[in-house]
Amino acid sequence: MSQPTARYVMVGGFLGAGKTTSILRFAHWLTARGLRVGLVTNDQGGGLVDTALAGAHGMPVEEIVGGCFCCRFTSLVEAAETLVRDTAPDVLIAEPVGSCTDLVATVSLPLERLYGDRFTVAPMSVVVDPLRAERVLGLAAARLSEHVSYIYRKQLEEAEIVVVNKCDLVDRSRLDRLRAALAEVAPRATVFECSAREGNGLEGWFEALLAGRSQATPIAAIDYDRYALGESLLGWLNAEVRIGNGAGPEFDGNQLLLTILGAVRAALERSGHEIAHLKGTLAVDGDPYELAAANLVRTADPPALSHRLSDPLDIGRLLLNLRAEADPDLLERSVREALAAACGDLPHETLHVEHFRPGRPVPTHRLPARV
Ligand SMILES: Nc1nc2c(ncn2[C@@H]2O[C@H](COP(=O)(O)OP(=O)(O)OP(=O)(O)O)[C@@H](O)[C@H]2O)c(=O)[nH]1
Ligand SMILES: [Mg+2]
Repeated sequence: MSQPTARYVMVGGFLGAGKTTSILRFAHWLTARGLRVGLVTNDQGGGLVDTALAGAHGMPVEEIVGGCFCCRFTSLVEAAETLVRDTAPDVLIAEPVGSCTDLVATVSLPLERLYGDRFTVAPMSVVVDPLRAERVLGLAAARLSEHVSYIYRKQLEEAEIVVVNKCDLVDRSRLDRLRAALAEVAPRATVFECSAREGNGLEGWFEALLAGRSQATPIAAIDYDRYALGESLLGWLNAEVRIGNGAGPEFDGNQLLLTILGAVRAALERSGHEIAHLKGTLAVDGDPYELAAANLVRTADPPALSHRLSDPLDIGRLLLNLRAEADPDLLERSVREALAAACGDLPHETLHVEHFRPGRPVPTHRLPARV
C-alpha cells in the first residue's frame, strides 16, 4: 500500500525576517484544523534557539546542524522521513538558514524529482522584514555590505510567495513603496502582508501554502563566488551556557536574558558592526516548555522578549545564536564579556561555544531547470 504524501513547505528569507515566528503561527493554525505538523530547523552550527522554541510550542521537530539544507540534502530527507515515521505529519515545515539562497534548484526540485512519491512541494515563500528590505532595495541607507545584499536579492528572485512581515512597524505609504521595489526583483511572486507577531494577515498566505504546488523556476543566474563571499562576511556564534547552580539565590531569568543580549548589542554598537540577528532562550533545565526568549534584528534596536518565564529560577540553560557582519573572534569576545558583566556573582559555565564564518555552499544536487 502506498504511503500518503506529506506536504513540504519551505519558509525562507533573510536572518531575522520572522520565519520561525510565522512557522509557529502556521503550525498552530494547522493543528487547530486537525492537521498533523512536523518542523525541520537548520543551522550552520549546533545549539539552535529555533529548535528550543519549536519544542516550547509542543511541536515535533528535527534539526539539521552543521550545514544548510542544500549542502545536507540527504540529512534533510532523513529528517523528513524520521518525522513521517514518528508523527505521520500532513505538513512538514522547513526553515532554511537565513543566509541561504538557490533553494529551488538545490532543494525543491531535487525533492520533487527524487522523492516526489513521498513529498508534495508547496510554493516557496520568502519572508521579508520591511525595514531590512528598504535598506537592501535602496529605499533607505544600506547597513549590510553589497555581497550580503546580493544573497538577499537572490532570495527574493526565487520566491513564489513574498511575505512582507512586521507590517505593524511601517505605515501604508512605506509598504506601497516597498511593494513597488519588490515587484522589480520578484515580478512573478504573490505578495502577502502580515504581522506574524500580532497574528494579523496570515490566513491568505497559509491557505496558499496548502492549496498549490510549487511551480518555482530556479534562479536564472547565480554567482557562487559572490554568494560564498557574502556568507563569509557574516560572523556566526552559537553558545550554550549553564547559569546558576541550583543551590544559590533565585534570579529573574527574563531580566537576565535581556541584560545579556543588551550587553552584546552594546559591544557591537561600540565596535560599529551590524547585527543581523541576535536571539537567545533561557530555559528551566529539564522543562522544554518553560523558557524566556528574546531577540533583536538590528544593532540599533534594544532586545525584546517574545516568551517569558513565569517564575524566578536558580538554574537555567542559556542558548545564544548571534549572526552579525563582524569577525567571529570579536563576537566570541563580546559574548564572553557580556556574560561576565550580566551574570556578576551568579555562577555561569559555558557548555558549548562555536564561532565561525559559514563555509562556501556546495550543494548535494543542483537542478538548474524544471523539466
Ligand atoms: N514587530 C514585529 N516583530 C516581529 C514580527 N514577526 C517576528 N518578529 C520579531 O522578529 C525577530 C526575529 O523573528 P524570528 O521569527 O526569530 O526570525 P527568523 O527569520 O526565524 O530568524 P533566523 O532564524 O535567525 O533567520 C523576533 O524578535 C520576533 O519577535 C512581526 O510581525 N512584527
Ligand atoms: Mg528562525
